Amino acid sequence: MTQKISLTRYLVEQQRMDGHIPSQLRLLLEVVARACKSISQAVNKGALGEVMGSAHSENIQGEMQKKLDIIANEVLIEANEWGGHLAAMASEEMEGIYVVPNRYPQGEYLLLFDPLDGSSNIEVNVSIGTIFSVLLKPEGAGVSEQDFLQSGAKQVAAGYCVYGPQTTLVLTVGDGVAMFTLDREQGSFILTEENVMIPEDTQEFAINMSNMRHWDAPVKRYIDECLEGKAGPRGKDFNMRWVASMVADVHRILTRGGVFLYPWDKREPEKPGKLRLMYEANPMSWLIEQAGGAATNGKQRILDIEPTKLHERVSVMLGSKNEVDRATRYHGEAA
Ligand code: AHM
Ligand code: MG
Repeated sequence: MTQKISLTRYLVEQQRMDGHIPSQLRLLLEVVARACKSISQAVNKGALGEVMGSAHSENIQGEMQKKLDIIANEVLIEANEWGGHLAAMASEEMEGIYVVPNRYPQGEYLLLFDPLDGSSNIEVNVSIGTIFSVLLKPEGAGVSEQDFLQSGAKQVAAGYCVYGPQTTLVLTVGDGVAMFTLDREQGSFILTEENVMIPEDTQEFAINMSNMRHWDAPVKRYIDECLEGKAGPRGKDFNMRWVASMVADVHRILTRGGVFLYPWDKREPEKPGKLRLMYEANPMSWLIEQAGGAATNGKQRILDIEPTKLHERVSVMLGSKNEVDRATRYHGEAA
């Protein structure tokens, strides 16, 4: 019988093999995984667990918070604050950074997360997830919001956990992408996929088509050509999927390829996009690149963007390399 490899064992072996996961980072990732298990439990209870519905409060983005958004945020903070591996955390659900309280030792890492992405899907029982990104705190005393403002290329770990028909944790520490499925009987994440690779070409795109009239010309051109199918310039038919949970859409792309677009549009032209750079686009872009795909904002590689704000937004195109390259080229040609 082939032996099952738990997340713990995977991380220990990664640490041993090339030493690029220091023990503090290994602890951090185990703690994040444990928090995801708790969130998965809460999500699973649904209407039986008094976790559904609105919390009747707004987050910094001006979006209504759901009870589960707040629960997931608290689970991540409580799990991570005492271990000594972190200096501070930042979350979609908190305006400022959360510095590890003085009563606990401070570590050298910074953790950013979207505790429950796709929360409009909670009530309708469709996949949602937790997205996270890990940075090293720059040298120096104390910790401030400024310390978080590093490009995605500086991430030392990134991943997400998708709560769907299965709970799956997807992780990179810069050595490819690995997927772990939660074994509920054992209570542990088991390695189920290693060296995940996305095909360079695809016939499947993901975009919220209801925004079409607000798109910029290059996005319209790219999607129009897909819609023209075999008879059009692309010479092939395309399929469309849109879950409205980035975790679920990215998970599909990591599993079978595809391209995901949440571009800037004219609804709120002053905002660079809907999705947040530091805890949504950066971790997803790194995972996608690690799997051989590409991620840009239409002009540049997302991982090269130097953030100026914790909750900065960004236009996102990611997935199968040749499609992302094409959509990015259309932006260049239009400019
Ligand atoms: P959230 O973090 O508030 O849940 O918003 C992010 C989500 C993404 O998961 C998803 O891709 C997108 O918003 C869906 O937006 P829309 O409803 O505009 O299609
Ligand atoms: Mg989100």
